[in-house]
Amino acid sequence: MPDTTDPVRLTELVLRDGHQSLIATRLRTEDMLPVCPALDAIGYHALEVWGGATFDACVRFLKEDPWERLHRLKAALPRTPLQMLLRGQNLVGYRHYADDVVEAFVARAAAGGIDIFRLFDSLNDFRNLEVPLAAVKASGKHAQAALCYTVSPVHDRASFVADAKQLVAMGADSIAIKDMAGLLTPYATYELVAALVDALEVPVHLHTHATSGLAAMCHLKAVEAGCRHLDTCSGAFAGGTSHPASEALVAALQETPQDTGLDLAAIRRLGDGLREVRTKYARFESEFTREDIGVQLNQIPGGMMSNLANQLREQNALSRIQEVFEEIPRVRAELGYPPLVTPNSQIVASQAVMNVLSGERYKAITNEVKRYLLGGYGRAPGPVDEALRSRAVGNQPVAQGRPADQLPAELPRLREAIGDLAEREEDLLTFALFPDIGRDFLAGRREGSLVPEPLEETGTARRPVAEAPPTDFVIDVHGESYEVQITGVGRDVGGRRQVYLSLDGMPEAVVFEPRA
Ligand code: 3PY
Ligand code: ZN
Repeated sequence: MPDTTDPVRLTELVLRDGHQSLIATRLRTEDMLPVCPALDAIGYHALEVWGGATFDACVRFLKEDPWERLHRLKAALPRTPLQMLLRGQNLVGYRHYADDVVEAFVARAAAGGIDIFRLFDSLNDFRNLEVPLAAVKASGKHAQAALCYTVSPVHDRASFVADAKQLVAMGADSIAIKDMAGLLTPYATYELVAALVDALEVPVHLHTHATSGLAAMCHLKAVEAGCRHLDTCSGAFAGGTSHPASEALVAALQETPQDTGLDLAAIRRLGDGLREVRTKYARFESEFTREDIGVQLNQIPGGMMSNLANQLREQNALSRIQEVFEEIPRVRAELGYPPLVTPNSQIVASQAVMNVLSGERYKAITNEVKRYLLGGYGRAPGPVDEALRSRAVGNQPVAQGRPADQLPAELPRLREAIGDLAEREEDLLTFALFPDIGRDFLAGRREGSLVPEPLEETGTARRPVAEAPPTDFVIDVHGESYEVQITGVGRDVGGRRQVYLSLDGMPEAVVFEPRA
């Protein structure tokens, strides 16, 4: 019998990064809740369920209260620790928020059910993690600090090890290698993990994306190098720009000393249910979420690629995407090699698009690039192009300190501005993070006029709820009654459509063929 006393522990990502990576973060709470009992029974180390882009997507597209989602998930997942991805001082938004907003956000997220906060700063400027990390510790929760992995002339194994040591000295309870683009190769993984495991007293987690097709090999090499915490995703939402499948990893390690001890058949059943759910979101599938070794050449993460494709399509310029792909590494080098992760990925991509479409590099310079060059996001990893800096911001002084030191407290002013539309502290935070869409959301909720973005692009689903046929009813079949809710209508395929129902809370799909 193999010794299985040194198991690998899995963090399951399907309710956050999995759908964020493959269906533009559109998975609705109503489709999460039915699988929660099965997810909670598996015995994962943690379930990542919140943060990243999910907060924005809830408010902007799904018209769901993200706090309500957290509370419902916590109730449905009582056994497994819940994890969120927190973008450091940017929280779950795209700019630095004042310290009072950061502290209040972390406190409410902890009270709402987050047990493990995975924190990162997009520049690996850890001054930006001081306040969020202290807030996590003050809430008594686990602070996992992530290194944004990238490849550049100014990043190497020694720099990542030094960064990790700094994070542990700041109080991090564990360290994650966050390879958001899928840039790791198996042997680079081995070297980095071995160095981190050797240098640190705290657990080392590996988070990587399957974008290039190398991630499962990286996982295995990480295990060989001593990593015992891997992030995986249910097979229903695995592969491509998402993550290696949980099922495959469990099978790979069975009957070895690193056996996860998880029930493969149960994980597979779970995936089968989620596969059915995924078909409902066909509209959000993208050709840019497939596996592509190109990321090893251009370093562009999958999420960034699909956003770029949408942006260019809207401007009727999709045919120029290859030029933009080639421009991105140039802009990134000029900005001192920021890792391409939120918000840097958006900052670099928008400037690259402008450089290509305007026909002249830096003919116009975005405000975000100017703010970046003025030190508004923190310290760039490498030297920035000084000619570009003076072209963009002249001789304005470059801030040297922690960016949030320049930000006065925001909550008192916001509290006054939102008035009684904020019924709870959480509402105030929604408004603080996204003032425009947050206010619209809170006002819509008060009026009962919130309409989720439709699952199909055209047609009746766009009608406001007030005009739409009722979608909640009770049916009686042979004396048994069922509560039915229509949760979505799929695309027209040859005159037939899938209609998605919730039948006493369980997701069902039926094919609907309108009569001629
Ligand atoms: C996010 O910030 O949403 C990410 O997933 C970064 O990789
Ligand atoms: Zn990720």
